[in-house]
Amino acid sequence: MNVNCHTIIPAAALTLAAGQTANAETRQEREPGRPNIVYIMTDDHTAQMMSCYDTRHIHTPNLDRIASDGVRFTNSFVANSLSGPSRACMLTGKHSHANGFRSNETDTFDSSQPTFPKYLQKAGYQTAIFGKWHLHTLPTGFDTWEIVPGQGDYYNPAFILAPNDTITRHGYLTNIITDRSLEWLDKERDKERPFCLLIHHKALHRNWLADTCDLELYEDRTFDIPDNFYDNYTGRRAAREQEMSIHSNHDMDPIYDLKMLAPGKESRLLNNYISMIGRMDSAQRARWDEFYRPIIDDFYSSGLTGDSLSEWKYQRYMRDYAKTVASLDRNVGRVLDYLRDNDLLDNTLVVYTSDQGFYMGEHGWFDKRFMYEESMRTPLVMMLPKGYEAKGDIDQMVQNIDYAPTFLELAGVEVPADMQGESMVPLLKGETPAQRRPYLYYHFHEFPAEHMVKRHYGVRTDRYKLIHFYNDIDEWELYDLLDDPKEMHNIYGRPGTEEITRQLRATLRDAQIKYDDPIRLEYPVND
Ligand code: SGN
Ligand code: CA
Repeated sequence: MNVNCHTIIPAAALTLAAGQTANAETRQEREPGRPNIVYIMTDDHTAQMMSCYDTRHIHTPNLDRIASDGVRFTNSFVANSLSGPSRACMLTGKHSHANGFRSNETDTFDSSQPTFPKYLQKAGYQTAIFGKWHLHTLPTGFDTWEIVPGQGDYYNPAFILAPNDTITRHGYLTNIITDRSLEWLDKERDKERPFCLLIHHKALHRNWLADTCDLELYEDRTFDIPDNFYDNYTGRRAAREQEMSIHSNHDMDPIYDLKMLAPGKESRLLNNYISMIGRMDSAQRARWDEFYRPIIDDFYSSGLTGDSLSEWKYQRYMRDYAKTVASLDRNVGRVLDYLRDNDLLDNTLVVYTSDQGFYMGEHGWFDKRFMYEESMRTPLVMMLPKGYEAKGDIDQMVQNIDYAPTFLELAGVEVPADMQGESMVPLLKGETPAQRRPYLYYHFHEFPAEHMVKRHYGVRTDRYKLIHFYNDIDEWELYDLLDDPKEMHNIYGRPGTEEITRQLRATLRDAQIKYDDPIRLEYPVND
C-alpha cells in the first residue's frame, strides 16, 4: 500500500473509544435470526484482477480476506452484463425483461416496484446506500441514500442526497463513498436495529482514473498478454463486429482511456477527458500532470503502430485498472476493520461482488456485455454471520437474481413468489444440494449502442453454452467449456453436436417459458 494515501476519516477514528461498549450487547446481537447485511459492489471488477480468484496479475489482500474468512463462489454469474440492468436484477431478484430495466441507454427503473431493500425496511431493517445507483430514477426503499449522478466522477464528485439536492464533495470517490458509509455505520444508524448497508463503488469503471497517491503503482510491471489477445473471431460474427477492441483507437482512445493528452492531439473523446480532469483542484492536477508528462512524451516520440501500439495500450490499461483496484482494496479493508473492531462480524453478512465481469485483453477487448465467460462471470465472496457454516469454495452456479431472495431469507422475510432468483441460504449453511439449478439464463438487450455488442440470449450449463445473437443478425454459437474454456471455437452446426444442440435448444426454450421472457426462441427445437 502507498503510505501517502489519505482518507478523510481514518477507520481508526471511528472505532470505539475506551470504555464504550461494542455492539455485542445490542438487541440485534440477541436476535441471531436477523443478521446485518453489508453489501459492497464495485463496477466492472473482474475475477482476473482479484487475487483470491487469479494470482497472475495483482494482489488484493483485503478482498482476499473476505474469501479466506468466509466463502468464495467459483461459479458466480450475472443475467445481463451491464451496470443498470445488473443493479435492477440484484434489487428485484428478477431478470431484466421482468424488472423492466434492460438497457442503460433506453430504460428507466420503475422505482415503485418491490425490491429487497423495501421488504427489509418493512421488516424493521435500517437501509442505506452510498455510491453509484445508475437507474435513472431516485432510490426508493432506503432510509438514507446518497448517490452519484449517472456514472459519477472519480475526482471531486457530485452527490445527489435525499430528497433531491446535489452537492460536491472534495477528494477521490472511492475514499468518499467509504467515508460516508463508515460515518453512517458509526454515528447515524440506530444501533438497536439490524441494518442493510449497500456500498456501491464507481471504481473500477472506465476510464480508470487512479487516486493521485496510487499513480506510481505497477509502473514497473509488465503484464502477461492473454493468449487470445489477437483473436481473429473466426466463426463468431458478433464477436468480430463489436467496438470494444484495445487494438482500435476508435474503441480504446489513447487520450480518453490512456490519458495521453498533448497539445495538438485530437480524438473522439478528447473533450470528455478534458472535462474529467478539469474537475481536479490545482494540487491534484499538478500531481497528475507531473506523473503523466514523461509517459506522454515517450508515447508520442516513439510513434508506435500495429502490434507494438496494441501491446503498449494493453500495458497502460492494465496499470490504470490495477491502480484503481488498489484504492478499492484499501477502502474495503477499512470497512472490514471497522466491522471487526466494533464486534459486528459475528452478526453481519459481508458480501463483495461487482455489477459484472470485464475483459482484460481476452479476445483483444476491454468492456463486457457478451455472454462469454469473462463478462458473464462476476466475483462473489462473502463473510458469513454466526450460524452459517459454509467455508471455502462454493461451486454451484449462482446468479445476481439470487441475491434478493438470499437476503430476504437470511432476514427471516418470506421470499415473494414472483422473485425469479433462488436463495443461496442452503449453500451458506454448508448444505450441498445435488443439483440446485441445471442452467443459467442470460439476455443482453442494449443494441445498437456504444461498443456495438449484438442482442443475444442463451443458456449456460455446467459444461456447455448456447447463444443466439438476434435483431440485425441471426447467428448461433455453441461452446464446450470443458474443451474450450476461452470460447474460441464455435461448434454450432458441427457434425457430432446434433444431440447436445437439440438438448440445449430445448433448455433455452424451457428457460424462456419459465422466466416468461417475451422475446422468445422463434425456432422449433429441431430446425
Ligand atoms: C459508459 C462507457 C462505456 C461503458 C458504459 C456502460 N463509456 O458509457 O465504455 O460500456 O458506460 O458501463 S464512457 O465513455 O462513458 O466511459 S456500465 O458498467 O455502466 O454498464
Ligand atoms: Ca459496470
